[in-house]
Amino acid sequence: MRFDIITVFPSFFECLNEYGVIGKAIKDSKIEINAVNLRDYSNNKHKKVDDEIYGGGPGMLMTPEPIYNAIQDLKMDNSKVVFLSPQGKLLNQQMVEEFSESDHLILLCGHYEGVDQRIIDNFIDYEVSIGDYVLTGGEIPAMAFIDAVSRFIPDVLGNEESAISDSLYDGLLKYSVYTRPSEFMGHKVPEVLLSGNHKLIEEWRRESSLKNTENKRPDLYKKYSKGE
Ligand code: 4HQ
Repeated sequence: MRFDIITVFPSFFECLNEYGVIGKAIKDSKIEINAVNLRDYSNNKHKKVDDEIYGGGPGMLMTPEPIYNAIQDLKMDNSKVVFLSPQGKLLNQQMVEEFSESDHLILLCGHYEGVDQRIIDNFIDYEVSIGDYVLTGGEIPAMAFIDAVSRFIPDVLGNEESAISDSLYDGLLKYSVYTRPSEFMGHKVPEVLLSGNHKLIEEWRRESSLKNTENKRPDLYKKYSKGE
């Protein structure tokens, strides 16, 4: 899978090469990440990529031309163009899995007050939000998106970090987990987990998963119970 990122801060993405699971996925050529500088696509002599908003109001907007140029330059037959924005569809695990089947994703990171609506209406395939809060730019959302999607690409996670046992894989939160010591500050690990009885452990984990979801995320629990 290839990710191209259109941003005014391309160096922001360099850290992905250096850390953990994503760094290794890049080294192993499971994913390829290429951040391009939007300013390189500006025909303006000052490399300007923003302008005032028609109708007035505070702040600046990203102009359509450099973004259009960048998308045209990067786009291939099988590309999907994603704009990270608080107005987008709220990203969830199901969407993440669907995006992980793509060959090529182009991520547009907004800045200032956002981008000209004509770009969103005509040249973007998916508008995606990572949560109902406002950030200063789309770079952190793009990184969160890349991280979550990459976990679902074959061989990116080792088997010790199987995506299948994770929270949200089947719409439920994960069961509670424990490690040594078996007693800590007087608090004991649930007896059954030390029993070696795999059938009972499976049952306990299923219960724990349902309980965690019901207590912490009643919204997910309701959906799950309804079979959605
Ligand atoms: N921003 N989910 C504003 C976000 C955001 C989010 C990105 C800030 C776009 C213009 N993106 N820029 N939440 O807050 O994706």
